[in-house]
Amino acid sequence: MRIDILTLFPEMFAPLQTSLLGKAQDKNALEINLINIRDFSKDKHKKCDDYTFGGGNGMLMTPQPIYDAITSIKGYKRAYKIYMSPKGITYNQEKAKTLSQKKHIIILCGHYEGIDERIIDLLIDEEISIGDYVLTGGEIPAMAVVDSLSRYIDGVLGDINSTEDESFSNGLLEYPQYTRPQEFMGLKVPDVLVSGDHQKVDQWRKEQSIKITKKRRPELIGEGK
Ligand code: 4GY
Repeated sequence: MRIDILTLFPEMFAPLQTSLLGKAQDKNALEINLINIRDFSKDKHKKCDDYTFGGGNGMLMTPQPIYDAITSIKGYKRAYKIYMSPKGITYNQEKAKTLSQKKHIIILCGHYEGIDERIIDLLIDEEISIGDYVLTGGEIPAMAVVDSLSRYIDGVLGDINSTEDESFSNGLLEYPQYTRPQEFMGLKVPDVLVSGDHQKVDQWRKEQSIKITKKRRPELIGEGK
């Protein structure tokens, strides 16, 4: 899979070079390409923002550099083009899985007060929000999307199992987990987990998942809230 990310702040994406995502790129399981929108500005001072028609606070990203940046990408017409925005459809695990099946994704990150609407009309397939709060730009949301979808790409996680048990993958919140030592600060690991009885362990985990989901996210199992 190839992901092109368009931003005025490519230096914000250092985290994508670390940990599992860094390794996945080294193995060519995933290719992440950062594009600096400013490189495409035809303004003599490389300006990429301007005042909004109709007045109001703040600056908007101008369409020309964004348009030229997107259309410079080989295969941009067929790529799935996303704009990160609080106005978008709310992101979730199912969406992550769907996006992970695309061959080529382009993610546009807005900054300041956002972008000229005509870019969305001309080029964007979908606006996606990572939740009901407003950040200073789309860069952190873009990283959340890339990170979450990457877990479904072969060669990113150690074993395929790792996406199966977790919170949301089975529609439930995850059960509590423990590692050594067996006692820490006076708190013991539940006996069942050290019993060696795998059936009992599975049953306990399922019960714990249901219990925590009912308590914190009853709407996930079709109950009140
Ligand atoms: N929430 N989900 C989000 C965001 C910042 C103004 C456009 C979000 O996706 N993006 O808060 N983005 C805004 C700031 C310009 C991006």
